[in-house]
Amino acid sequence: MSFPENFLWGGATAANQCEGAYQEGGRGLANVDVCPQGKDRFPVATGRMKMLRPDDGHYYPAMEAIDMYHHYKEDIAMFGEMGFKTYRLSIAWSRIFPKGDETEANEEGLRFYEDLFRECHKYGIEPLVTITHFDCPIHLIEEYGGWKNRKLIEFYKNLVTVLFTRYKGLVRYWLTFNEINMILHMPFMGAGLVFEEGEDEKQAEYLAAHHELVASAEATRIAHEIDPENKVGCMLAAGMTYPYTCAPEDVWKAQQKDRENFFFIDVQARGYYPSYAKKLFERENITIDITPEDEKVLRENTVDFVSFSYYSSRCTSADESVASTDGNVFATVKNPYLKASEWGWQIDPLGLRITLNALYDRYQKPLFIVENGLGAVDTPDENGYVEDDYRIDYLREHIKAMKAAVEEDGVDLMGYTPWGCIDLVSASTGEMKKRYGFIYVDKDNDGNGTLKRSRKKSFYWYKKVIESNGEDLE
Ligand code: BGP
Repeated sequence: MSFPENFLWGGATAANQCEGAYQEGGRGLANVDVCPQGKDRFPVATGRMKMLRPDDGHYYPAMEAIDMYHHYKEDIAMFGEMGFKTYRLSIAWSRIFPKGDETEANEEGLRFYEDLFRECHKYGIEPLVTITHFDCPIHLIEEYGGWKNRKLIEFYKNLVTVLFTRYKGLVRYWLTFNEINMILHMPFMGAGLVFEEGEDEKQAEYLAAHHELVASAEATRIAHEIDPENKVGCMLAAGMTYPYTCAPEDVWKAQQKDRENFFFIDVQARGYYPSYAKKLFERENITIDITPEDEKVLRENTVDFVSFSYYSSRCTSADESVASTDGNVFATVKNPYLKASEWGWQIDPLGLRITLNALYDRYQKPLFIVENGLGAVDTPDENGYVEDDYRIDYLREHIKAMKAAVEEDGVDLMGYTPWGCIDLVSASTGEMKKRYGFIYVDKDNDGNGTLKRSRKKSFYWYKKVIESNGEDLE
């Protein structure tokens, strides 16, 4: 058997992409609620277009999403039917602290997640909880400027203290920030940043990054203090960067690109700022007040494991005229050896093995693949059944690559939670039609549909995969 017996098979979602009910249960408004679908989504998500309240001219898909807030029992029952050992979900910060800076938590929000975790345990499903998956209460953005303000560390500490205390014994696996490197690519989503005209964006992003990194280390410390059984991980939007050619300039550029991402995990997994980052700050006049207390907390509270999302490898060239394509938010050079999804994301299963090895070599910590999958258009029959062989093929090849990394390369891998195990709103585009799920949800891009859930072909396939602990992939 190649996967350990306790391997955590499951699936992943995020609150803002599935819960909906954005005004129920005392929940406060968050940045993720005001990211519209359509051409303004990217300007808003990157902090270049200020939108802190919804307006009539836009459609905001997170407000209802797939209404998991009211369907979670049914959804978790279906995860249980597939045999999930774990379910990765995120907490909506503004359900727990509607404004973010209160001292008293919102009991209704706390109860919602408590019930949800208990529901998971009914089926032997271990929750894997992302504390923040792109969300930040709007009040913290309006009043404090989001994560570029040091005060956010304190508010985050309050949040995690409440979570670790309340859910002690119910949750053991935690991730501090989803795709922490997204701060550099979607700063409004990643850190609640909205830029003023002429503002030094890099300065603001790295300052916000420092605060998130310290907050993450504080969370790790508090998690271990409250319950030594807690395991805390960091989370990277991963995918190695290949040089377009063997020209040393291309290889050098690929290394630089990878460091942009590794930077975050270097701090979270090793406990200190890498020297190349310090040089970058000097060169670019980025000033960050890193206090001796910050250094201490970073050094003493490295993560227990490294988790990551993997959709594709990346590619780069020193020659700017080489054609690019879309990737997971990061534009990348088109790799002529790879096919791509309908959204232009290149498909590279061997790239997953390469990424697993690179991360394991670099950090020597257990790894966890907490996102992977194919966003595709599905055409259901009248019963909502989808013959999604394309999705099965994608996942099969990635599981094979993962298996080779474990079996042949000796990578220590804790689990696998494919993204969007139930169809949900796309983070990058806000669409419903970019589907990842094993479970189809009847809802379209304009918000129409019954929200009815149905099993796709991949549902039955994945059930077998889990049952056989990854041996039966046919
Ligand atoms: C990651 C995010 C997810 C998710 C996924 C797929 O970046 O962590 O929230 O949505 O990518 O991306 P998309 O939804 O844009 O297809």
